[in-house]
Amino acid sequence: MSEKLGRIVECLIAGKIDEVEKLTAECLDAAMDAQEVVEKGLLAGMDVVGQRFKVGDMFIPEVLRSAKAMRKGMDLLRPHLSDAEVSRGGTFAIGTVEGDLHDIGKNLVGMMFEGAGIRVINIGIDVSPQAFVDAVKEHKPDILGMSALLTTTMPKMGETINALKEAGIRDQVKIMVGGAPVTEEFAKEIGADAYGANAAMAVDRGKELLGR
Ligand code: B1M
Repeated sequence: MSEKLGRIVECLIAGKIDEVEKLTAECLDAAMDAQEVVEKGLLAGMDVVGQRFKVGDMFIPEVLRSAKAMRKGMDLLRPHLSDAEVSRGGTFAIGTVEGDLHDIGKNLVGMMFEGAGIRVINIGIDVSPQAFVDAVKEHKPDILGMSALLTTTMPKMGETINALKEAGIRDQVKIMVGGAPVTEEFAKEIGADAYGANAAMAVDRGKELLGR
């Protein structure tokens, strides 16, 4: 691996946003292959971040900085990549359910999916069952993610699954749920395909659903 790519990995893990941006620009100036910079620099760094977060060696604020660094690098590289090259395959759409405005966890989950090379559609917060249905019709994601932080909004997850059934598109998408009050049992009860206890585990489940 080139020295610059190794530095990108190190700086991304350390959350050095400006450094990652500068090194990525230098790679482009040196006419390095943009796809190689994504795979062996940004995504390789985020793989390590995901593993460390999972075992408790990194904490949420650090993960958010690393994810921000990855985004800065991706912003520079994106114009040099085809859609197929930007992702390793798969689309993940995620939103926070109706009545719920919490978005820190949802955004972190989205960023970790991006870090795994999965295309992410952010549907936003306070998303009604119908708006989830519309998003699935429009973006045709492989996985639909729902986040809820309030016990009072958790039932919206089941309602959304029912709305997808009524729209006749439940079988076209895998469903993952998560958020502090959500449990594996609840996920099973409402007929979701997967549950993510935290962002790193959500990515692992997501990869399984994508057959990776
Ligand atoms: Co609110 N809030 N809040 N809040 N808030 C909680 C959730 C609460 C537990 C605090 C408490 O009472 N101890 C409590 C809920 C109680 C309950 O229902 N059991 C609560 C309450 C009551 C409320 C209000 C009702 C308060 C009020 O107005 N009286 C109100 C509701 C507003 C609304 O949504 N309609 C409210 C408002 C707010 C703020 C706006 C002030 C702010 C949100 C800002 C924002 O998100 N932009 C806020 C915050 C910050 C919190 C706490 C302090 C932190 C939440 C957070 O961001 N955690 C929270 C208490 C706490 O959790 N300690 C609390 C960090 C984040 C990274 O973790 O979101 O859990 P989390 O995400 C994790 C995992 O859950 C998982 O991965 C993430 C990363 O590992 N995950 C998924 C999340 N989504 C996933 C989806 C997946 C898979 C994994 O698959 C799709």
